[in-house]
Amino acid sequence: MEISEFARDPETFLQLTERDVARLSDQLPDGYTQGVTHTVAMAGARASGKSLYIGVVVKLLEQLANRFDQPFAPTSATRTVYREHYERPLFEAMSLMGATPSSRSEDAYQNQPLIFRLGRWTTPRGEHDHFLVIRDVAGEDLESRTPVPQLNFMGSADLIIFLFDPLQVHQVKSNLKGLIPEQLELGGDPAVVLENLFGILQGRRPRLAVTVSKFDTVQQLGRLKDGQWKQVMGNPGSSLARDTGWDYRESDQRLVHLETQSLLTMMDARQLVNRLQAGYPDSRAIRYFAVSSLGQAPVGEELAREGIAPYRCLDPVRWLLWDNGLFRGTGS
Ligand SMILES: Nc1nc2c(ncn2[C@@H]2O[C@H](COP(=O)(O)OP(=O)(O)OP(=O)(O)O)[C@@H](O)[C@H]2O)c(=O)[nH]1
Ligand SMILES: [Mg+2]
Repeated sequence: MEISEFARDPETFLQLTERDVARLSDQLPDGYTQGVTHTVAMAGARASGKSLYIGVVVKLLEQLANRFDQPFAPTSATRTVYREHYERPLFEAMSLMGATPSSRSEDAYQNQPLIFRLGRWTTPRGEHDHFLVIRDVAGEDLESRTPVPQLNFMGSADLIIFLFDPLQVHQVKSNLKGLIPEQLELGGDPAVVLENLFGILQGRRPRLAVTVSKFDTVQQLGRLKDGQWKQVMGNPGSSLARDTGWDYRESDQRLVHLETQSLLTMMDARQLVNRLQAGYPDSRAIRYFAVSSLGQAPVGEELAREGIAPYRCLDPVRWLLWDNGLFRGTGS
């Protein structure tokens, strides 16, 4: 059997081999072995928003593909997992999803990668079927002091989306008191997660999207009466003050990158930024983003009554897909 050099094992993210194909045969969609795989792994502390992000970004990718007259089709196993663990709680029960269990536990649904067909594209690599694989990760595993071998696939990802929870920042949290409902769960220290991530990656440096999640909360800071936050977040000229919709532009992304980086520095996360710079000497492999899956803070266990209004959620994924020649422009 001929296997494309661009096809990856959806579990390990390594080059697909004949043995993998025999092992995974019932999981792989038609054309997968001859296609191009794009592999994405989530990272971040507990409750940083990884699973909600997946729940929302899948819906957005579906709409994006639609605009480009391309299919966005999950495999049947993916459809089942997505429906049960992401779509149903979020879009039907309109409630939050529970913490993702450790990959070592029996009910670790995230051990099953999410596989989607992205359609047929002509890129500099030729004409191929393209596939997207997304793997969710439990914050619990990334915060663990003892290495979790199940996470080794992360080092071979094409893209790691590392979520940074602004509510972890004491100053942000105290400024927001009274402006948004208090969040119930709290995760661990992002600096520990980053160190553990470097441990998992060893020498490898997949593209890293350092992403401030729950950006709706940071935007609330622009409503404060005064202070430095008001100046930054209340500035209507900032790239972070607007969502560009289906449009994805390099020039706009450069601004988002720079503004998010300086925002993180303001949030007392300078050490994190320094560590990232030291750990990622090739600055092309690291980029900063800001997203909100919900668009506004949930109230207790429930979503806000106005529903879900995602903000800039596609940006990190489009960074990868754009560079691979997919979804350029805005579609129809
Ligand atoms: N305000 C706001 N809160 C959010 C947003 N996304 C997630 N949250 C909050 O963060 C909590 C955790 O989100 P999850 O997506 O379950 O977090 P996770 O990173 O998957 O956590 P683990 O599975 O434990 O690793 C949610 O229950 C929400 O309260 C957002 O876009 N805005
Ligand atoms: Mg989760």
